[in-house]
Amino acid sequence: MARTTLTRTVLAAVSAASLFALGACSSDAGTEAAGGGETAAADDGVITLGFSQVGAESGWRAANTKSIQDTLTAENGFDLKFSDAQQKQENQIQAIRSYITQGVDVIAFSPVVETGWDAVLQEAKAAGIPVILTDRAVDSSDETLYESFIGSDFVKEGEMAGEWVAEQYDGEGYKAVELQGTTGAAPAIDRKEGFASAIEGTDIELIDSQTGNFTRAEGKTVMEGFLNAHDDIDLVFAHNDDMGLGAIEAIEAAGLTPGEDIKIVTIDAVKDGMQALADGKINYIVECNPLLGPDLADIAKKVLAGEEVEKRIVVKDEAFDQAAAKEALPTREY
Ligand code: GYE
Repeated sequence: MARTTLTRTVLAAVSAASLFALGACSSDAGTEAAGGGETAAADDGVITLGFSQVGAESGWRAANTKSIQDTLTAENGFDLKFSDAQQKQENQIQAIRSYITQGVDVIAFSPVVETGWDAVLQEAKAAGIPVILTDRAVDSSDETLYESFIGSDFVKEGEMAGEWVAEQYDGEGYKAVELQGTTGAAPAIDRKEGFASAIEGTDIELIDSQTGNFTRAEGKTVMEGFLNAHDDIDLVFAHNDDMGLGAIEAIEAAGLTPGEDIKIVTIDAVKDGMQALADGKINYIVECNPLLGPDLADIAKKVLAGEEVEKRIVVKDEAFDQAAAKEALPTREY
């Protein structure tokens, strides 16, 4: 997977990682020090990793979960403990606390929203358990609360979507609506910001914007509301494919042709989205690569071995128009 390093690991993170490694090595076989971070698992070479997933809200999430479960296997030296938070922060906090109590070697999670993590991350730190963020960022001023953050640049994704829209439709007085991701989630905040900055200075006007919580069902309901409230919508920007697919259903039910009467631009590029793009119902998709399992496995191993890790690993994303989707579909992994 192509990647760019934004930030070099700070010295403090390296020494923290070394401490974790020391702790892991000095534990006695057969004992699990609950909350101590010194686990029996590390002694037999198996890394016990507790992963708290956001939920199962989208095709992207399904591909992300599969990547993690397919990579963090016993053959690869992992004992994966996996939990699904059903898009609720309190469930994630509970899962992380339970991983701390179980004394796992490392905790990884994809934070459903950006804020409100400091207390539980402090608890993990106090227990000597390193934390790796995948996919979504936390908004915390204390960077020592996690070892590394692996994921896409969501502002850039929003910008790429907005730049394409500006290139194609500036000058035509387009009225656009936006289906936002989960309120408070990093990809919702950042994609909104990126898109807005890219269409600034054009005559494309954002006339409505609401959350569809990254799901197909809510995307459809919110789009129905938009269609009832406005009779002049030219374009939908959806923060993910699933909400765009929900919007397609609402547009078709209203007797309009998605991709023609109302243009649709989304983010993710998962199978169903790419199919709709190839079929002409979506006009453009910015990719968000969900295959984060291999990077997570790599970083977890390095952290526990006391090796230096990159504080921020940015996953590189492409973008597809209808012709590119037709070409890419047959060999697409997700
Ligand atoms: O775009 C969306 C999913 O956090 C990048 O979450 C992820 C987003 C993804 O529900 O489909």
